[in-house]
Amino acid sequence: MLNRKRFLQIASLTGVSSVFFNSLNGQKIKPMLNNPVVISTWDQGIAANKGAWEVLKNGGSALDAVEKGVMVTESEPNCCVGLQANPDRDGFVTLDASIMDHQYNCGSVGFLERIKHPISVARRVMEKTPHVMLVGQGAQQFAVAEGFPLEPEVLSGEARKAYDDWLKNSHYEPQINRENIQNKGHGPFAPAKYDDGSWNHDTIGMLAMDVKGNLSGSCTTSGMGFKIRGRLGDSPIIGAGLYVDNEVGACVATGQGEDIIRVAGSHSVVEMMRQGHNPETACRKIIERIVKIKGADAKKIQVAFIAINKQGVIGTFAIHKGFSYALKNKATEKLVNAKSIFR
Ligand code: SD4
Repeated sequence: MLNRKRFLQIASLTGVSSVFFNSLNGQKIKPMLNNPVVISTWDQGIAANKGAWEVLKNGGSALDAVEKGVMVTESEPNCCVGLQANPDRDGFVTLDASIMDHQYNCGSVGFLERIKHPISVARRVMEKTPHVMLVGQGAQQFAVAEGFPLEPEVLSGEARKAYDDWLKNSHYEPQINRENIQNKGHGPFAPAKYDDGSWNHDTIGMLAMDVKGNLSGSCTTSGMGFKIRGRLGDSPIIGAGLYVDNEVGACVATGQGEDIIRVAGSHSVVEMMRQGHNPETACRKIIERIVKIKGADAKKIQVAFIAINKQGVIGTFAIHKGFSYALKNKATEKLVNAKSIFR
């Protein structure tokens, strides 16, 4: 049993004392002694978590971990996030990303073209400008000024094929649609791509707690395939796609961005945790709110949240089955299926 004196000895070695002395609604928060830990959305989270773990296992910060982690996915030639992903309906890949640390510092980029690592540009916005968000040409100009190379404007082979197929009908409909969810699956147990060439998701969100008990989060996406040019989803919007409050917990979202934005999804989940709900219940309550707002149309969309509280308790919830998140800590590395409203 860990008595107070012994805990204070450990705390002075590991730096978790600030966690112990934080309080939430007047309650003392117990320390999480099996951190560090990293969680991220979808099956590609397994590889991304490995990247984050290289930082966390050596005592690195959660902020460095969530940047390095999702960079793995942004670089993955066979994945649906980053420059190799599906383009907008005019044939251009446009990227959104956000990052937030344990001190309410945050940065994001939207509608960014020809830059391989939007997450790192988002971090530069956070660290090197007085702003939170840069978009479009201005974001690209900033990235180039910061030394990020401009990549060639070419679609990957898979994206080219998917776009050419889409052009046959040019029918604009979010990719995360009912047919895909119910007939083709959605998530790690579905194929990474459907038979028609469309991806089953296009985002990675990651949350980490480091050895000091500090939280950070990141989110990076190509947005929805064949979207109207200029469309931004939830991912670059702090409070919608991502929110971190180091006193309470953190949340990141995936799924139909428009419906995540209208409930300020990730911030709302964190506020539920502040009110004392555990992470799974907090996620479920905001998913239920979206389902209520959407009515019958809720069956046509997918939204999922993953969340972690200050004690390191992790939770998730989705509208439809098929969503899972990847978890890595000292003891384990696995995919965990989310509970959902519709089964
Ligand atoms: C968006 N939330 O741009 C993203 C899409 C997503 O898996 O999460 N896809 O709306």
